[in-house]
Amino acid sequence: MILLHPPSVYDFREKSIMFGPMSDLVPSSPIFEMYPIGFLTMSNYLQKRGISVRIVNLAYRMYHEPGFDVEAFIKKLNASAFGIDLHWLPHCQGSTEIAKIVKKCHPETPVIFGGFSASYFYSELVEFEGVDFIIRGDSAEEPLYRLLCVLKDSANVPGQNEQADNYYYKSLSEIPNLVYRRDGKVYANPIECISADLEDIDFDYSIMFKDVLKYRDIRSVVPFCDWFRYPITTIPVVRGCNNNCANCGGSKSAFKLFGNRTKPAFRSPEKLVDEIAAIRKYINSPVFLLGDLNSNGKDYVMEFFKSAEKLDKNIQIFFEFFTPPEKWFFDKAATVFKNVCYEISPDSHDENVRHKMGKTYTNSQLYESISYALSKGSLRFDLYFMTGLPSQSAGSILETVEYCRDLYEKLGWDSRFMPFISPMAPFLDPGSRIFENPQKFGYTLLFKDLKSHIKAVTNPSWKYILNYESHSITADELVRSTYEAAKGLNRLKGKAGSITENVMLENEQRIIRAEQTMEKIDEIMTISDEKLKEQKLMELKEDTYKYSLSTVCEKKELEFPLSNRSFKSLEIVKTSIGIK
Ligand code: B12
Ligand code: SF4
Repeated sequence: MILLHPPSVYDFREKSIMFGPMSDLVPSSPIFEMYPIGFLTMSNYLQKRGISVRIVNLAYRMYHEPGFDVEAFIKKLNASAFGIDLHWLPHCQGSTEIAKIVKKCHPETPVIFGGFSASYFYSELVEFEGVDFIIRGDSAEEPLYRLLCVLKDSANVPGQNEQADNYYYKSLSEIPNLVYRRDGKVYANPIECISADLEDIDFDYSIMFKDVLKYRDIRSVVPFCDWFRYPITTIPVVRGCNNNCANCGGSKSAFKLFGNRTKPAFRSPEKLVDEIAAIRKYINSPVFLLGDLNSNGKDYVMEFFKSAEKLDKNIQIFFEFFTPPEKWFFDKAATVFKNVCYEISPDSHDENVRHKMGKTYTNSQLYESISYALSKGSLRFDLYFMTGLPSQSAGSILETVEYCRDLYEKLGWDSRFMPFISPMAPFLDPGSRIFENPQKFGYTLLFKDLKSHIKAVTNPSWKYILNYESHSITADELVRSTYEAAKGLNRLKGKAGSITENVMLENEQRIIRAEQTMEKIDEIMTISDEKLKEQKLMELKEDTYKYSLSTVCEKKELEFPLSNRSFKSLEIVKTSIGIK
């Protein structure tokens, strides 16, 4: 099986699109070259059961090698099945274009889609050219394995005779979560495979190194562009979520909608610790725990810390919180780890806006947590804010900067405090409470189906890509105030020494240039001659590319503050050639 990760927009190299700051707060570039971490769990699951899997990060290859010929590359691949992720909705155009190419090059080979957005839009997606199967839900490992077993069996190839056909389709009908077609009719099997404890799921990164040696192709498994310089590794704590943030397509209600999941599955603390230890064998890199340990209760957290005592104390570890934890958490973390960073997303400084997002904690709880964590020696505390939120006006966005100034003031301008802001972009997540009920939250959804999103994602700037209109702010105000607030936070970080003066000045310049580029695009959009419009947009290509990278902040600001990271080459080689 070959798993392909597409860029968000397939022909991004030929287009001029001002993606803006939509990817500034994640490690990826705007083409979202990071593949779902589920690629690793699926690979591990299948390999353990005797099916070889190769991960090919097409997005990364296309981004890094301007001459990389996708079609020629795909033509040379040989697999029993191809898997393509449509996990994040921004990949809607890229994934469906790649499916067409795979089908053109390998008409007989099945193409399987999966991921959150594929699950949500399954009934529309299954009608697309090149899409043979979709596996719905968040637990694709077992259904995928069962599907591949059916496909591998040559006696099963449909179209030989009626008996074989019946057997083949009966086998398909028994695979949970699977969507398939028979004689033009779509069948969607119920989503019954919903992993409850994730005991069979492994985040074994060594599979990447084995792939490198097996296929002599290091570039295809790289998780994101700068990974060699900054090889951060992530380990999810949970599948599903206890919370219901209004904008989130991975919230409790969204999981129910696209994946039939009614409660989250937390991984065992021992397993989390074992996986951190396993990563440390190959890479001396920061580890990011995805999901808040606290949301499974104090006993769970204490179990984690108890197991973690066996880890190297110097490990660089990131914890994220959904609500500000109490003091005991920081006390405990400080005894087990020496190098800890924390992050939380209050979304807005305005408690009313935050409340509408589904978060009930107060600013004073937030401040208590931050100041205590810093007093216990944490290396960083990051705060993530967003723009475009329910009932949030342009004025409120700018007030966030004032709130952060006050916080800095109260924290004695501690440089370890780092606030960030970015827009809710490019899309409101499908399945989120706002997406399902926009009017209630004060939005108009500009489009709802997959085809319209595919069209929108290639629009000339992020202002025209957004799938929503907030009744509290116009798109123009949203763009202006987002960049304005980013400038404000940048200056605060410069003043506190959270970033150097040079970085601050460079950031400010980039933001100004980004604003100018957005204005130029707006002017071009008024041209009625389509050919001239296209030509003018293409003239801006260099700028749209340059000012969609590290605008609201410098990407390196997201990184762990220490720099001792390295690959342990000997261990990697030993694993790759099978010596334990
Ligand atoms: C961790 C996380 C991240 C990490 C990414 C880690 C990674 N490499 O996967 C970071 C922080 C980098 C991130 C970034 C983004 N994220 Co995010 N992320 C999450 C989060 C919190 C957990 C996801 C997770 O760990 N899943 C567990 C792993 C094991 O499973 P998995 O990767 O989902 O894969 C399983 C299935 O999805 C499926 N599957 C996936 N791909 C495929 C392919 C095939 C062929 C098959 C068969 C199955 C399949 O099978 C897998 C195994 O069962 C969710 C929220 C949530 N509660 O789930 C949001 C979420 C997935 N992210 C979301 C978004 C929007 C983004 C961004 C676009 C945000 C932005 N504008 O920058 C970026 C895109 C990054 C990129 N591509 O470069 C939305 C997606 C909504 C949507 N439908 O589009 C979510 C739901 C919520 C949110 N808003 O954050 N994210
Ligand atoms: S944004 Fe909210 S609902 Fe979504 S994964 Fe995070 S805590 Fe859960």
